[in-house]
Amino acid sequence: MRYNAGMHPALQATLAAVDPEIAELIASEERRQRDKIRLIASENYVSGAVLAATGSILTNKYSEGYPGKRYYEGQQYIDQIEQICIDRAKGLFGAEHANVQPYSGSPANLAVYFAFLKPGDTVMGLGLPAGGHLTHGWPVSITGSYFRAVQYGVRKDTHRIDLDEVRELAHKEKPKLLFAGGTAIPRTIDFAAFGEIAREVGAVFVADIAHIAGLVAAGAHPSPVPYADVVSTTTHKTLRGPRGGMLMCKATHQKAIDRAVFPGLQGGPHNHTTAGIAIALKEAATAEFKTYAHQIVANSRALAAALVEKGWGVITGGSDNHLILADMTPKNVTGKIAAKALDVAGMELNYNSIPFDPRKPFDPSGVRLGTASVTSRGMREPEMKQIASWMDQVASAPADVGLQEKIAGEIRELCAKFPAPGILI
Ligand code: DSN
Repeated sequence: MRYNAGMHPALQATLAAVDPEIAELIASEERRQRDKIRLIASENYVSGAVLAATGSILTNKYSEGYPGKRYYEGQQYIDQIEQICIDRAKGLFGAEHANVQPYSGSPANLAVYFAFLKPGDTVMGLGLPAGGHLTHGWPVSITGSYFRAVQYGVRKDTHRIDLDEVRELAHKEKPKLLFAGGTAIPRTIDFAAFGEIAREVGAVFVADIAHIAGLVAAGAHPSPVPYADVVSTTTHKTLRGPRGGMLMCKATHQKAIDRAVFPGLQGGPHNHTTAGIAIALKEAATAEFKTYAHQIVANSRALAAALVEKGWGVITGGSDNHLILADMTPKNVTGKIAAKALDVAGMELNYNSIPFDPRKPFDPSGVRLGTASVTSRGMREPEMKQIASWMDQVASAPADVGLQEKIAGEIRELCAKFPAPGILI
């Protein structure tokens, strides 16, 4: 019998006895996460301690409200857990206030709209095809249909955000909310400049650091906290916590943000998640995590450079953070075909639109990858070179199933030398 690090053996046995089908699927997923090189830029491996908290009895408790002001009794321990989590978030990021209840990034962002905007008000964010997030005003999102959304992009020649364009658009459109951040931005975000633009036009400035929160916490990416009215983040990407969200803000916005999250948008917080976030924040405050976050960036730079050497169309020519976006056109393959072949070969990433992509989002030209998970396993620059070599072999012959199987075997051998946090099998 194999035991998940986050689950007491007796509970593991109970799960297997009550629902062997689900137990076996969880075990299979655990083996998959153990045996593959996981390069999805928004994923990671949480520690055994975080797993233990998220699988704990805290899931049994309802706690609508905030520490000291709840609508249900029995909050003696939950209040302490949430307060510790809040204090750790404030301490780690240097924020004046933290709300740790958002269920994830999209609800966190929606709460910001509810705190500051009325339907029809103007929001400005980076367009999805340029690397933004759905909740920054993209039309198919509630944020693009209930609000008046104006989207900025990236320059055609550099694929980087043009702050002159952002400034000009902001002055013309006068947004009430200005978002910086996104899901496919491989370069440093100039939060100070965004903050200045927001101030010029009287907008609330929201820095969405979902992807880079771990890097920001460790000083591997400049922090938006001094410049942003609100900092929105998920907790499970580079920050390496459980699936969840947080909002940090200036003290002047505390009431508006807290009211918007509860009772505005959500019911009871997920206490097991709050405990997991608290643990992840404690881990992120250590010297080891600082080293880890800087290694994520070093690995991303090394992987990007190796892919450039192999002729991949790396967008912006490299990476400053954990994320690489690559146009597969120079390799004569689409993003989707490459992603599916790489998955069979043991390397998991996602197909992704690139800026000004002539292809459709469901069958785009690019792939997106990140180095947070492989760095959590202790892999470094030499492994990045090896991964780039495997990736290029597969992308150059995406129909060669024999090659994919051979590489998948080699990857299992490499992964065995770099155990993943939280996976003890
Ligand atoms: N789904 C997340 C990502 O992959 O970037 C963003 O919401």
